[in-house]
Amino acid sequence: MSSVTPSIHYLSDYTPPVFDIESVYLEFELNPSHTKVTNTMQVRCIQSGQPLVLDGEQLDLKQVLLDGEDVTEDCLLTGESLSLHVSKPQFELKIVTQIAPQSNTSLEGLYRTSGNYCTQCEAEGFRKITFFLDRPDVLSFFTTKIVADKQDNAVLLSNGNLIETGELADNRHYAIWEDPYRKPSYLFALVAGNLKHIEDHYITADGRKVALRIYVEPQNLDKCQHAMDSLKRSMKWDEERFGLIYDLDIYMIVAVDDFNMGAMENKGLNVFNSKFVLAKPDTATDVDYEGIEAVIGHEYFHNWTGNRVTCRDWFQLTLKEGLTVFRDQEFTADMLSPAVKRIEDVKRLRNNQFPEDSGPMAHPIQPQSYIEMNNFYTMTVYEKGAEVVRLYHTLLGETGFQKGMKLYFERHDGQAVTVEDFRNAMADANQVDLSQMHHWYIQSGTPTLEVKGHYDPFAQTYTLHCQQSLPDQAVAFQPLLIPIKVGLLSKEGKELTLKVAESTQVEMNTQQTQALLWMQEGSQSFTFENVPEPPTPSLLRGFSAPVHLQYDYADQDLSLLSRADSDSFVRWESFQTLALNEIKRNIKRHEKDQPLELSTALIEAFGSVLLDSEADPALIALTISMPDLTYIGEQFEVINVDAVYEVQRWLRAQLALTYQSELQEMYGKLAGVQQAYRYHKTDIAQRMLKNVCLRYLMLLESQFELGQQQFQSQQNMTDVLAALETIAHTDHAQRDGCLQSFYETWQHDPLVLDKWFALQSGSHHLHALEHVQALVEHKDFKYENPNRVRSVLGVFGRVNLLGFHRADGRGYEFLANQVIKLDGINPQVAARIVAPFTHWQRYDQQRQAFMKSALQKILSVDSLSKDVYEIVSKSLAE
Ligand code: B3K
Ligand code: ZN
Repeated sequence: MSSVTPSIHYLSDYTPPVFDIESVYLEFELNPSHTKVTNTMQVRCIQSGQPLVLDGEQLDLKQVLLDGEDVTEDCLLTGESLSLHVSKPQFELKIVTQIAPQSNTSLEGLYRTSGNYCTQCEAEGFRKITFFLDRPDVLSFFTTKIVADKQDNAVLLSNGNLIETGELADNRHYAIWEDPYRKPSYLFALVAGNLKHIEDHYITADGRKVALRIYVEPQNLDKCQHAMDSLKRSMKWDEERFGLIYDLDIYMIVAVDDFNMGAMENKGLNVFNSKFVLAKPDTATDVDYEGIEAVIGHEYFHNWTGNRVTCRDWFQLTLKEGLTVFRDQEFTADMLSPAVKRIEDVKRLRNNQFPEDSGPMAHPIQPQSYIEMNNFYTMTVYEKGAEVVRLYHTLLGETGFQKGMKLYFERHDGQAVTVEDFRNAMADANQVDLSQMHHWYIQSGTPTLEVKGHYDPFAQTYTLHCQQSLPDQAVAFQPLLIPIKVGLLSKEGKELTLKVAESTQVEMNTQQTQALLWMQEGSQSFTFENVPEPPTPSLLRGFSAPVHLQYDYADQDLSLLSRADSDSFVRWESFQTLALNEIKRNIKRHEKDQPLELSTALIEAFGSVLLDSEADPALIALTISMPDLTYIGEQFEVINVDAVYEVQRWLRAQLALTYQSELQEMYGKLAGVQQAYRYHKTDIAQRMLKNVCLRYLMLLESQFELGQQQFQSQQNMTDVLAALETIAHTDHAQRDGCLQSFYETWQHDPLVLDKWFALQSGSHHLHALEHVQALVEHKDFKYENPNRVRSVLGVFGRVNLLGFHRADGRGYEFLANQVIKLDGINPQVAARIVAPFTHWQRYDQQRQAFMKSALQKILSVDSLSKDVYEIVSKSLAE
């Protein structure tokens, strides 16, 4: 790191802007190495006496004109800003700068991708395009003129409506776009190049026709239909469920190969990572299809939750992201299966957000400070943020929640607001005090909810004693408002009718079998009356709050719940806990060199789930899959890498052996029903269960041919990839041949090739590290392409427990060198790749030492980016 330590931004330092940019006219004369940007702003002074300070980075300043007068010499430039003293109440400021899109490998600001131009401005990338008040609470009317060479840039796009096009000398042409809505600079977008598009339209609920276009590189035109269908479904769903209608005459999506994240909700012109647009049955898996529908929905939903109502400052990011993730989760649930979606989201949260919340980068959903804002687009802000929005929904119900949303838009349309504004709208619309919800926003860490049940046979009452706590906090713990959804089961698994004392704050479902408890104190008890027998409590139904639930269930309680509870989340969760307990017991045996054991309780529970002919195949698939390695690891203070891996694998292999014929039969039955690929929940569920059966069977040497056959039959990418993945985990003689044939078939398609790279990086093969070292030397590996980097380096660090955490420390050494190399090219991506190192405290002494020295090596690099510096220095400071 260079001698200057980067500065820290604090929420508590927020001050409103002292100037307003009412409108801006941007003119771009595009050229790969010297693009000229002429930025003409109509500025109004809000509070006099202070200089105008515009943000700007890596800009070559040419000229500044104040109401037509050259003031270039009067400007003070720092490398991060341009300041000027202006004493007029209102003025025009014209700034001419030059930038070089082709050498911009950070993919922030204006850059080149596959010979086209594109932009990414959120959070603070607009300042790499021109000098501006680059903050979300400055809302301006944008008009954009794009001038470019015609041959290379047939398409010229920006936000809003196209108002003029024309021809120019030297084979150039231009287009002018005007956005009728005021917006902050982070929502600005420009795209130019030789793209092709598919077109459709949507008739809004208020009868307007909206043109819908998806722009892609010409060879991808046949892979856009699913994205278009998803967009139309999103528009309809937002009208029906939230009453929100699209507000421009055109909605454009552009897919690019080089993109730092999934997609960007720029007003009227979304830019997408091609991974979340392009799909055909033979190139994309069910997971890809679902991801496309979800991300298309997410960006579309931002038009109201993010664009029409935006954030006051970046500390409010969860205002738009938590809310929009909640909305996209509900969308997917409504399109596919609510039960499956909920379980998938909980798994995602536990596997990715819980570790973040217990590591050195832990932060509340409303961070209180940051060095580099891009580091705070996290699982916590997004996914835990969505869980917190879900709490409002659980507490208020769908009707109450929608009332709150309505009031939120009535009050704040066209404004840049805070998380408090959202909470106040929810509270005021429902006339309920929600002030305690604030505590979810300012405290980090996953809360623990400890529950104990007590049955009184004389009084026939059953009491739940609940206690909440948080890991160490900088400030004194402030109790959270936790909604706990519960039911009580009889010995036979019947739901008991619930009755509580008058004064208790609970809401019952109509059948009186489920109660929603409002837990508001640090410790609180809830008593149920007229309970005829000691019940088994079904707790936290639907995962009604993002907490660690601790309840001392006996294995037979878990078996009962997993078989008989009415809540699909609790059924899944109970089986997972049963399996987790078994894994924990065996990890202890492994550590003592004792033989591993598989209990009859787990064997029987597995069988009864697998063979339940009434159940949704997707829920069977999710249930019988063992807890993921990362989640198992999370249960321990010190993660015993080898034991975690070996025990999980051993248990799965034992279950495969025990149920071999049933798994084979199920596999055969499901393989028989499959016809042409359909993106439909029934088919997805069948493929899911079929491939879970395959994964179990492939743990048995004798079954290798099954995987090979499925791979060779080339039905659709879901099945091909599932098969190839199981093959890649083995050391079978056919392994390399299968991988090679996949490569030869798909080397022309970057998104499919990413899968080929990822399979090898995540493989449990003994030589995974050597394979990954070879992959970064492969002719198709490119440090400049984030998808490729994530497929190899991201997957290796995050997923490859054995390879990354090799006992000799060579996995760490390799990844640290890669991070250093990448940091010089793309800091945002490098900061993501370094993340697995931050959990170094969780491993044994020797691994800790290796990981720490890898981090120190990274930190010692000259001119390290702010992005990587923040993550590495914070994790070493622990
Ligand atoms: N808002 C963008 C994310 C921007 C990330 C900036 N580093 C995508 C989304 O959440 O919809
Ligand atoms: Zn978003």
